[in-house]
Amino acid sequence: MFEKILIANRGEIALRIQRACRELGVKTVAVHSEADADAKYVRLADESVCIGPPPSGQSYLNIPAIISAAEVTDAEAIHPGYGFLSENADFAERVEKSGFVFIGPRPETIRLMGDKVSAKQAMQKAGVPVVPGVEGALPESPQEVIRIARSIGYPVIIKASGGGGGRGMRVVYTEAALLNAVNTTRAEAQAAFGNPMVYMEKFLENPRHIEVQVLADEHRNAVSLGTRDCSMQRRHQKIIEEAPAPGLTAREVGRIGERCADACRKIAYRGAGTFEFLYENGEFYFIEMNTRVQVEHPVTEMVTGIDIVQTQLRIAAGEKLPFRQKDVEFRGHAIECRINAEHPFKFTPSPGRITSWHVPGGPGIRVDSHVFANYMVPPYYDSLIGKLIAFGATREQAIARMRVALSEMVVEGIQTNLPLHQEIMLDSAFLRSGTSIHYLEEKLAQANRSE
Ligand code: MV4
Repeated sequence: MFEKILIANRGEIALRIQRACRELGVKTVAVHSEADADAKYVRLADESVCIGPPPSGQSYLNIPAIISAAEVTDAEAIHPGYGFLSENADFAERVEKSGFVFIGPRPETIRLMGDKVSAKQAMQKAGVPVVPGVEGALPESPQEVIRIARSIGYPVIIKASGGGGGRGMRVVYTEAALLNAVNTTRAEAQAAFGNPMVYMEKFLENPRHIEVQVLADEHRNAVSLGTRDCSMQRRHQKIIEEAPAPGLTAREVGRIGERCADACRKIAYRGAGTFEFLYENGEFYFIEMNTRVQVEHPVTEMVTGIDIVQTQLRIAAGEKLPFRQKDVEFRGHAIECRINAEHPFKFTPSPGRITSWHVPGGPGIRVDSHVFANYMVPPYYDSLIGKLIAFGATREQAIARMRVALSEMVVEGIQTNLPLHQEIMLDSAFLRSGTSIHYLEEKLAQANRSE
Protein backbone atom coordinates (compact mmCIF):
# COMPACT_ATOMS: atom_id res chain seq x y z
CA MET A 1 0.00 0.00 0.00
CA PHE A 2 1.06 3.61 -0.54
CA GLU A 3 2.69 5.59 2.25
CA LYS A 4 1.26 8.92 1.12
CA ILE A 5 -1.17 10.10 -1.55
CA LEU A 6 -2.40 13.46 -2.80
CA ILE A 7 -6.14 14.16 -3.03
CA ALA A 8 -6.82 16.38 -6.05
CA ASN A 9 -10.31 17.44 -5.05
CA ARG A 10 -12.38 19.37 -2.49
CA GLY A 11 -15.57 19.10 -0.45
CA GLU A 12 -17.21 15.93 0.78
CA ILE A 13 -15.32 13.61 -1.58
CA ALA A 14 -11.93 14.95 -0.41
CA LEU A 15 -12.99 14.04 3.13
CA ARG A 16 -14.34 10.64 2.00
CA ILE A 17 -11.03 9.76 0.30
CA GLN A 18 -9.11 10.96 3.34
CA ARG A 19 -11.14 8.68 5.62
CA ALA A 20 -10.33 5.68 3.40
CA CYS A 21 -6.63 6.61 3.58
CA ARG A 22 -6.70 6.97 7.37
CA GLU A 23 -8.23 3.53 7.74
CA LEU A 24 -5.46 2.05 5.59
CA GLY A 25 -2.69 3.98 7.35
CA VAL A 26 -1.96 6.07 4.24
CA LYS A 27 -0.83 9.68 4.81
CA THR A 28 -2.69 12.38 2.90
CA VAL A 29 -1.83 15.61 1.14
CA ALA A 30 -4.73 18.00 0.63
CA VAL A 31 -4.54 20.57 -2.14
CA HIS A 32 -6.87 23.54 -1.94
CA SER A 33 -7.74 26.90 -3.45
CA GLU A 34 -7.52 30.14 -1.47
CA ALA A 35 -11.29 29.87 -0.91
CA ASP A 36 -10.93 26.48 0.83
CA ALA A 37 -7.99 27.30 3.13
CA ASP A 38 -10.11 26.74 6.28
CA ALA A 39 -11.88 23.60 5.06
CA LYS A 40 -12.24 20.54 7.28
CA TYR A 41 -10.43 18.17 4.90
CA VAL A 42 -7.51 20.63 4.74
CA ARG A 43 -7.22 20.75 8.54
CA LEU A 44 -7.52 16.97 8.89
CA ALA A 45 -4.93 16.16 6.21
CA ASP A 46 -1.36 15.34 7.18
CA GLU A 47 -0.12 18.07 4.83
CA SER A 48 -1.72 20.70 2.64
CA VAL A 49 -0.69 22.85 -0.31
CA CYS A 50 -2.48 25.92 -1.66
CA ILE A 51 -2.62 25.53 -5.43
CA GLY A 52 -4.16 28.83 -6.52
CA PRO A 53 -6.94 31.40 -6.37
CA PRO A 54 -10.63 30.45 -5.91
CA PRO A 55 -11.76 29.87 -9.53
CA SER A 56 -11.33 26.15 -10.28
CA GLY A 57 -9.60 26.91 -13.59
CA GLN A 58 -6.71 28.33 -11.57
CA SER A 59 -6.74 25.77 -8.74
CA TYR A 60 -8.52 22.38 -8.89
CA LEU A 61 -8.01 22.24 -12.67
CA ASN A 62 -4.43 23.57 -12.55
CA ILE A 63 -2.46 20.49 -13.65
CA PRO A 64 1.10 21.87 -13.21
CA ALA A 65 0.27 23.18 -9.70
CA ILE A 66 -1.17 19.80 -8.63
CA ILE A 67 1.79 17.84 -9.98
CA SER A 68 4.24 20.26 -8.28
CA ALA A 69 2.34 19.77 -5.01
CA ALA A 70 2.79 16.00 -5.34
CA GLU A 71 6.50 16.50 -6.04
CA VAL A 72 7.23 18.79 -3.09
CA THR A 73 5.30 16.58 -0.64
CA ASP A 74 6.69 13.26 -1.95
CA ALA A 75 3.25 11.76 -2.55
CA GLU A 76 3.25 8.47 -4.47
CA ALA A 77 -0.20 8.58 -6.02
CA ILE A 78 -2.99 11.04 -6.89
CA HIS A 79 -6.71 10.42 -6.29
CA PRO A 80 -8.81 12.71 -8.53
CA GLY A 81 -12.22 12.17 -6.85
CA TYR A 82 -15.14 13.08 -9.15
CA GLY A 83 -15.61 16.12 -11.40
CA PHE A 84 -12.59 18.42 -11.95
CA LEU A 85 -9.72 16.36 -13.50
CA SER A 86 -11.14 12.91 -12.72
CA GLU A 87 -11.95 12.03 -16.35
CA ASN A 88 -9.22 14.07 -18.02
CA ALA A 89 -7.00 11.59 -19.91
CA ASP A 90 -4.26 14.19 -20.41
CA PHE A 91 -4.09 14.72 -16.65
CA ALA A 92 -3.88 10.97 -15.95
CA GLU A 93 -1.11 10.73 -18.55
CA ARG A 94 0.88 13.63 -17.07
CA VAL A 95 0.49 12.16 -13.57
CA GLU A 96 1.96 8.87 -14.77
CA LYS A 97 4.70 10.52 -16.89
CA SER A 98 5.74 12.46 -13.77
CA GLY A 99 6.25 9.18 -11.94
CA PHE A 100 3.07 9.09 -9.81
CA VAL A 101 0.29 6.51 -9.77
CA PHE A 102 -3.07 7.78 -11.07
CA ILE A 103 -5.81 6.27 -8.90
CA GLY A 104 -8.13 5.40 -11.76
CA PRO A 105 -8.12 3.67 -15.14
CA ARG A 106 -5.27 3.84 -17.65
CA PRO A 107 -5.22 7.13 -19.64
CA GLU A 108 -6.12 5.23 -22.86
CA THR A 109 -9.24 3.86 -21.18
CA ILE A 110 -10.31 7.32 -20.02
CA ARG A 111 -9.77 8.62 -23.56
CA LEU A 112 -11.75 5.70 -25.07
CA MET A 113 -14.74 6.37 -22.77
CA GLY A 114 -14.50 10.16 -23.12
CA ASP A 115 -15.30 9.79 -26.81
CA LYS A 116 -18.89 8.54 -26.76
CA VAL A 117 -18.75 7.01 -30.26
CA SER A 118 -15.64 4.95 -29.43
CA ALA A 119 -17.05 4.04 -25.98
CA LYS A 120 -20.27 2.72 -27.48
CA GLN A 121 -18.41 0.76 -30.18
CA ALA A 122 -16.04 -0.77 -27.62
CA MET A 123 -18.89 -1.79 -25.33
CA GLN A 124 -21.01 -3.22 -28.12
CA LYS A 125 -18.00 -5.27 -29.25
CA ALA A 126 -17.50 -6.44 -25.64
CA GLY A 127 -21.09 -7.75 -25.48
CA VAL A 128 -22.84 -4.91 -23.63
CA PRO A 129 -26.34 -4.09 -25.00
CA VAL A 130 -26.42 -0.60 -26.56
CA VAL A 131 -29.19 1.76 -27.73
CA PRO A 132 -30.33 0.82 -31.24
CA GLY A 133 -28.80 3.13 -33.79
CA VAL A 134 -26.06 2.99 -36.32
CA GLU A 135 -22.53 2.12 -35.37
CA GLY A 136 -20.07 5.01 -35.51
CA ALA A 137 -20.31 8.71 -36.28
CA LEU A 138 -22.82 10.21 -38.74
CA PRO A 139 -21.47 10.72 -42.27
CA GLU A 140 -21.38 14.14 -43.98
CA SER A 141 -23.83 13.27 -46.77
CA PRO A 142 -27.35 14.64 -46.07
CA GLN A 143 -28.93 11.78 -48.09
CA GLU A 144 -27.08 9.25 -45.92
CA VAL A 145 -28.22 11.01 -42.70
CA ILE A 146 -31.84 10.91 -43.88
CA ARG A 147 -31.52 7.24 -44.82
CA ILE A 148 -30.03 6.36 -41.41
CA ALA A 149 -32.82 8.19 -39.53
CA ARG A 150 -35.45 6.35 -41.60
CA SER A 151 -33.80 3.02 -40.83
CA ILE A 152 -33.81 3.75 -37.08
CA GLY A 153 -37.31 5.28 -37.10
CA TYR A 154 -38.40 8.58 -35.51
CA PRO A 155 -37.96 10.00 -32.94
CA VAL A 156 -34.16 9.92 -33.03
CA ILE A 157 -31.60 11.69 -30.87
CA ILE A 158 -28.43 13.36 -32.18
CA LYS A 159 -25.57 13.34 -29.70
CA ALA A 160 -22.10 14.89 -29.78
CA SER A 161 -19.32 12.32 -29.50
CA GLY A 162 -17.34 14.75 -27.34
CA GLY A 163 -20.37 15.45 -25.11
CA GLY A 164 -21.88 13.25 -22.44
CA GLY A 165 -23.81 13.81 -19.25
CA GLY A 166 -26.53 15.54 -21.25
CA ARG A 167 -24.36 18.09 -23.03
CA GLY A 168 -24.71 18.43 -26.81
CA MET A 169 -27.86 16.46 -27.63
CA ARG A 170 -30.97 17.15 -29.72
CA VAL A 171 -34.15 15.12 -30.19
CA VAL A 172 -35.65 14.99 -33.69
CA TYR A 173 -39.29 13.98 -34.28
CA THR A 174 -39.65 14.52 -38.04
CA GLU A 175 -37.58 14.29 -41.20
CA ALA A 176 -38.28 17.99 -41.86
CA ALA A 177 -36.30 18.93 -38.73
CA LEU A 178 -33.48 16.42 -39.19
CA LEU A 179 -30.73 18.12 -41.19
CA ASN A 180 -31.03 21.39 -39.30
CA ALA A 181 -30.72 19.53 -35.99
CA VAL A 182 -27.66 17.61 -37.19
CA ASN A 183 -25.96 20.79 -38.42
CA THR A 184 -26.70 22.74 -35.24
CA THR A 185 -25.52 19.89 -32.99
CA ARG A 186 -22.31 19.59 -35.07
CA ALA A 187 -21.63 23.35 -34.81
CA GLU A 188 -22.30 23.36 -31.06
CA ALA A 189 -20.12 20.29 -30.57
CA GLN A 190 -17.25 21.92 -32.47
CA ALA A 191 -17.57 25.07 -30.34
CA ALA A 192 -17.98 23.29 -26.98
CA PHE A 193 -15.71 20.25 -27.35
CA GLY A 194 -13.49 21.06 -30.36
CA ASN A 195 -14.93 17.97 -32.03
CA PRO A 196 -17.81 18.16 -34.55
CA MET A 197 -18.43 14.40 -34.57
CA VAL A 198 -22.06 13.41 -33.85
CA TYR A 199 -23.96 10.11 -33.78
CA MET A 200 -27.61 9.05 -33.94
CA GLU A 201 -29.73 6.77 -31.77
CA LYS A 202 -33.36 5.80 -31.40
CA PHE A 203 -34.81 8.24 -28.84
CA LEU A 204 -36.22 6.34 -25.86
CA GLU A 205 -39.17 8.36 -24.60
CA ASN A 206 -39.71 7.19 -21.03
CA PRO A 207 -36.68 5.32 -19.72
CA ARG A 208 -35.24 4.96 -16.24
CA HIS A 209 -31.57 5.72 -15.60
CA ILE A 210 -30.04 2.60 -14.13
CA GLU A 211 -26.31 2.16 -13.68
CA VAL A 212 -24.02 -0.75 -12.82
CA GLN A 213 -21.02 -0.29 -10.49
CA VAL A 214 -17.92 -2.34 -11.28
CA LEU A 215 -14.48 -2.83 -9.76
CA ALA A 216 -11.60 -4.31 -11.74
CA ASP A 217 -7.97 -4.99 -10.86
CA GLU A 218 -4.79 -5.20 -12.95
CA HIS A 219 -4.93 -9.00 -12.81
CA ARG A 220 -8.04 -9.29 -15.01
CA ASN A 221 -10.41 -9.80 -12.08
CA ALA A 222 -13.64 -7.82 -12.40
CA VAL A 223 -16.81 -7.85 -10.33
CA SER A 224 -20.16 -6.13 -10.52
CA LEU A 225 -21.56 -4.46 -7.39
CA GLY A 226 -25.07 -4.37 -8.80
CA THR A 227 -27.38 -1.56 -9.84
CA ARG A 228 -28.35 1.96 -8.80
CA ASP A 229 -31.43 3.86 -9.94
CA CYS A 230 -30.63 7.54 -10.58
CA SER A 231 -33.81 8.54 -12.43
CA MET A 232 -34.79 11.28 -9.93
CA GLN A 233 -32.97 14.16 -11.62
CA ARG A 234 -33.44 17.66 -12.95
CA ARG A 235 -31.47 19.11 -15.86
CA HIS A 236 -29.04 16.17 -15.70
CA GLN A 237 -28.33 16.82 -12.01
CA LYS A 238 -29.20 13.72 -9.99
CA ILE A 239 -30.83 14.50 -6.68
CA ILE A 240 -31.84 11.08 -5.28
CA GLU A 241 -30.18 7.74 -5.96
CA GLU A 242 -30.91 4.29 -4.63
CA ALA A 243 -29.47 0.79 -4.60
CA PRO A 244 -30.52 -1.67 -5.78
CA ALA A 245 -32.66 -0.34 -8.65
CA PRO A 246 -36.21 -1.28 -7.53
CA GLY A 247 -38.28 -3.88 -9.35
CA LEU A 248 -35.54 -5.81 -11.14
CA THR A 249 -35.18 -9.55 -10.69
CA ALA A 250 -31.98 -11.05 -9.29
CA ARG A 251 -31.54 -12.82 -12.63
CA GLU A 252 -31.76 -9.55 -14.57
CA VAL A 253 -29.22 -7.88 -12.27
CA GLY A 254 -26.91 -10.89 -12.42
CA ARG A 255 -27.04 -10.94 -16.22
CA ILE A 256 -26.35 -7.26 -16.84
CA GLY A 257 -23.73 -7.24 -14.06
CA GLU A 258 -21.89 -10.15 -15.66
CA ARG A 259 -21.99 -8.43 -19.08
CA CYS A 260 -20.37 -5.34 -17.53
CA ALA A 261 -17.73 -7.30 -15.56
CA ASP A 262 -16.95 -9.34 -18.67
CA ALA A 263 -16.55 -6.15 -20.73
CA CYS A 264 -14.09 -4.88 -18.09
CA ARG A 265 -12.00 -8.03 -18.50
CA LYS A 266 -12.10 -7.71 -22.29
CA ILE A 267 -10.84 -4.11 -22.33
CA ALA A 268 -8.47 -4.68 -19.36
CA TYR A 269 -10.33 -2.07 -17.33
CA ARG A 270 -8.67 -0.99 -14.08
CA GLY A 271 -10.31 0.65 -11.06
CA ALA A 272 -13.87 1.62 -10.19
CA GLY A 273 -16.25 2.30 -13.05
CA THR A 274 -19.92 2.83 -13.80
CA PHE A 275 -21.88 1.62 -16.81
CA GLU A 276 -24.81 3.98 -17.44
CA PHE A 277 -27.90 2.47 -19.00
CA LEU A 278 -31.32 3.60 -20.06
CA TYR A 279 -33.84 0.96 -18.97
CA GLU A 280 -37.18 0.67 -20.75
CA ASN A 281 -39.63 -2.24 -21.11
CA GLY A 282 -37.31 -4.63 -19.32
CA GLU A 283 -34.28 -3.92 -21.54
CA PHE A 284 -30.93 -2.29 -20.74
CA TYR A 285 -29.36 0.09 -23.27
CA PHE A 286 -25.77 1.27 -22.62
CA ILE A 287 -25.27 5.03 -23.08
CA GLU A 288 -21.98 6.00 -21.40
CA MET A 289 -19.30 4.75 -19.03
CA ASN A 290 -17.93 6.83 -16.15
CA THR A 291 -14.32 6.09 -15.28
CA ARG A 292 -14.34 7.66 -11.80
CA VAL A 293 -15.83 7.15 -8.35
CA GLN A 294 -19.33 8.66 -8.40
CA VAL A 295 -21.17 10.96 -6.02
CA GLU A 296 -23.71 8.18 -5.36
CA HIS A 297 -21.18 5.41 -4.55
CA PRO A 298 -22.34 5.24 -0.87
CA VAL A 299 -25.67 3.55 -1.68
CA THR A 300 -23.76 0.67 -3.27
CA GLU A 301 -21.39 0.54 -0.29
CA MET A 302 -24.38 0.27 2.07
CA VAL A 303 -26.01 -2.68 0.28
CA THR A 304 -22.78 -4.62 -0.45
CA GLY A 305 -20.68 -3.75 2.61
CA ILE A 306 -17.78 -3.04 0.23
CA ASP A 307 -15.71 0.12 0.67
CA ILE A 308 -15.39 1.35 -2.92
CA VAL A 309 -12.82 4.08 -2.22
CA GLN A 310 -10.59 1.76 -0.20
CA THR A 311 -10.79 -0.78 -3.04
CA GLN A 312 -9.76 1.95 -5.54
CA LEU A 313 -6.60 2.49 -3.45
CA ARG A 314 -5.88 -1.27 -3.29
CA ILE A 315 -6.31 -1.65 -7.05
CA ALA A 316 -4.05 1.35 -7.75
CA ALA A 317 -1.39 -0.17 -5.45
CA GLY A 318 -1.44 -3.28 -7.66
CA GLU A 319 -3.28 -5.55 -5.22
CA LYS A 320 -5.79 -8.17 -6.32
CA LEU A 321 -9.48 -7.57 -5.62
CA PRO A 322 -10.05 -8.89 -2.08
CA PHE A 323 -13.32 -10.63 -3.12
CA ARG A 324 -14.78 -12.53 -6.06
CA GLN A 325 -18.21 -12.21 -7.66
CA LYS A 326 -19.63 -15.04 -5.54
CA ASP A 327 -18.55 -13.16 -2.38
CA VAL A 328 -20.57 -10.05 -3.36
CA GLU A 329 -23.89 -10.29 -1.51
CA PHE A 330 -26.68 -7.74 -1.63
CA ARG A 331 -28.52 -6.94 1.56
CA GLY A 332 -31.31 -4.41 2.11
CA HIS A 333 -31.87 -1.08 0.39
CA ALA A 334 -30.15 2.31 0.49
CA ILE A 335 -31.29 5.78 -0.61
CA GLU A 336 -29.21 8.93 -0.95
CA CYS A 337 -30.50 12.51 -0.89
CA ARG A 338 -28.06 15.07 -2.24
CA ILE A 339 -28.19 18.16 -0.04
CA ASN A 340 -27.53 21.24 -2.16
CA ALA A 341 -27.04 24.88 -1.18
CA GLU A 342 -29.83 26.15 -3.42
CA HIS A 343 -33.43 27.33 -3.39
CA PRO A 344 -35.57 24.17 -2.95
CA PHE A 345 -37.90 24.82 -5.89
CA LYS A 346 -36.24 27.57 -7.98
CA PHE A 347 -32.80 25.87 -7.82
CA THR A 348 -30.88 29.17 -7.71
CA PRO A 349 -27.53 28.74 -5.87
CA SER A 350 -27.45 29.84 -2.23
CA PRO A 351 -23.82 30.21 -1.09
CA GLY A 352 -22.97 31.93 2.20
CA ARG A 353 -22.40 31.24 5.87
CA ILE A 354 -24.07 28.22 7.48
CA THR A 355 -25.04 29.52 10.91
CA SER A 356 -26.35 26.26 12.30
CA TRP A 357 -25.78 22.66 11.23
CA HIS A 358 -27.26 19.59 12.91
CA VAL A 359 -27.03 16.19 11.27
CA PRO A 360 -29.34 13.22 11.91
CA GLY A 361 -28.24 9.86 13.26
CA GLY A 362 -29.62 6.54 14.42
CA PRO A 363 -29.73 3.09 12.82
CA GLY A 364 -28.91 2.98 9.11
CA ILE A 365 -28.13 6.70 8.74
CA ARG A 366 -24.90 7.92 7.12
CA VAL A 367 -23.98 11.55 6.44
CA ASP A 368 -21.10 12.30 4.05
CA SER A 369 -20.34 16.00 4.38
CA HIS A 370 -17.44 18.40 4.87
CA VAL A 371 -19.72 21.04 6.38
CA PHE A 372 -19.84 22.32 10.00
CA ALA A 373 -21.53 25.18 11.87
CA ASN A 374 -20.13 28.56 10.78
CA TYR A 375 -18.82 27.08 7.50
CA MET A 376 -18.87 29.45 4.53
CA VAL A 377 -20.22 27.80 1.35
CA PRO A 378 -18.05 29.36 -1.38
CA PRO A 379 -19.80 30.61 -4.53
CA TYR A 380 -17.17 29.17 -6.90
CA TYR A 381 -17.96 25.45 -6.95
CA ASP A 382 -20.96 23.15 -7.26
CA SER A 383 -23.70 23.40 -4.67
CA LEU A 384 -23.40 19.93 -3.04
CA ILE A 385 -22.89 20.41 0.72
CA GLY A 386 -23.56 16.87 1.85
CA LYS A 387 -25.22 13.55 1.23
CA LEU A 388 -27.77 11.97 3.49
CA ILE A 389 -27.86 8.19 3.10
CA ALA A 390 -30.47 5.90 4.68
CA PHE A 391 -30.17 2.12 4.78
CA GLY A 392 -32.97 -0.30 5.67
CA ALA A 393 -33.82 -3.99 5.38
CA THR A 394 -36.41 -2.99 2.77
CA ARG A 395 -37.00 0.05 0.53
CA GLU A 396 -39.92 1.00 2.78
CA GLN A 397 -37.69 1.00 5.86
CA ALA A 398 -35.01 3.03 4.08
CA ILE A 399 -37.65 5.63 3.11
CA ALA A 400 -39.08 5.72 6.64
CA ARG A 401 -35.60 6.27 8.07
CA MET A 402 -34.88 8.94 5.45
CA ARG A 403 -38.05 10.82 6.46
CA VAL A 404 -36.99 10.81 10.11
CA ALA A 405 -33.45 11.87 9.16
CA LEU A 406 -34.73 14.74 7.00
CA SER A 407 -36.94 15.93 9.85
CA GLU A 408 -33.95 15.98 12.22
CA MET A 409 -31.59 17.77 9.86
CA VAL A 410 -31.09 21.50 10.47
CA VAL A 411 -29.25 23.83 8.12
CA GLU A 412 -29.58 27.57 8.78
CA GLY A 413 -28.08 30.66 7.16
CA ILE A 414 -28.45 29.43 3.58
CA GLN A 415 -31.23 27.82 1.58
CA THR A 416 -31.13 24.11 0.85
CA ASN A 417 -33.18 21.59 -1.08
CA LEU A 418 -34.21 19.72 2.12
CA PRO A 419 -37.90 20.71 1.63
CA LEU A 420 -37.84 19.17 -1.88
CA HIS A 421 -36.48 15.90 -0.47
CA GLN A 422 -39.18 15.88 2.22
CA GLU A 423 -41.80 16.25 -0.49
CA ILE A 424 -40.36 13.48 -2.64
CA MET A 425 -40.23 11.07 0.32
CA LEU A 426 -44.04 11.44 0.48
CA ASP A 427 -44.65 11.38 -3.30
CA SER A 428 -46.91 8.48 -4.28
CA ALA A 429 -45.11 7.76 -7.58
CA PHE A 430 -41.73 7.71 -5.83
CA LEU A 431 -43.18 5.39 -3.18
CA ARG A 432 -44.41 3.02 -5.91
CA SER A 433 -40.86 3.23 -7.44
CA GLY A 434 -39.75 2.96 -11.06
CA THR A 435 -40.36 6.59 -12.10
CA SER A 436 -38.75 7.70 -15.38
CA ILE A 437 -36.00 10.27 -15.91
CA HIS A 438 -38.67 12.87 -16.73
CA TYR A 439 -40.76 12.41 -13.58
CA LEU A 440 -39.26 15.15 -11.37
CA GLU A 441 -39.30 17.83 -14.07
CA GLU A 442 -42.95 17.02 -14.85
CA LYS A 443 -43.87 17.12 -11.17
CA LEU A 444 -42.13 20.50 -10.71
CA ALA A 445 -43.78 21.93 -13.84
CA GLN A 446 -47.18 20.87 -12.51
CA ALA A 447 -46.53 22.45 -9.10
CA ASN A 448 -45.60 25.72 -10.86
CA ARG A 449 -48.79 25.71 -12.93
CA SER A 450 -51.01 25.28 -9.90
CA GLU A 451 -49.24 28.03 -7.94
C1 MV4 B 1 -30.86 9.35 -24.34
C2 MV4 B 1 -32.21 9.58 -23.97
C3 MV4 B 1 -33.18 8.95 -24.71
N1 MV4 B 1 -32.85 8.16 -25.76
N2 MV4 B 1 -30.58 8.57 -25.39
C4 MV4 B 1 -28.90 12.38 -21.19
C5 MV4 B 1 -27.60 12.29 -20.52
C6 MV4 B 1 -26.75 11.43 -21.35
N3 MV4 B 1 -25.96 10.61 -20.50
C7 MV4 B 1 -27.69 10.64 -22.19
N4 MV4 B 1 -28.98 11.22 -22.00
C8 MV4 B 1 -30.09 10.72 -22.61
N5 MV4 B 1 -29.84 9.90 -23.66
C9 MV4 B 1 -31.56 7.99 -26.08
N6 MV4 B 1 -31.25 7.22 -27.11
C10 MV4 B 1 -32.47 10.40 -22.87
C11 MV4 B 1 -31.40 10.98 -22.18
C12 MV4 B 1 -31.75 11.79 -21.04
C13 MV4 B 1 -31.38 11.40 -19.74
C14 MV4 B 1 -30.63 10.26 -19.48
C15 MV4 B 1 -30.27 9.90 -18.20
C16 MV4 B 1 -30.67 10.70 -17.13
C17 MV4 B 1 -31.39 11.83 -17.35
C18 MV4 B 1 -31.76 12.21 -18.65
C19 MV4 B 1 -32.53 13.35 -18.86
C20 MV4 B 1 -32.89 13.71 -20.12
C21 MV4 B 1 -32.49 12.94 -21.22
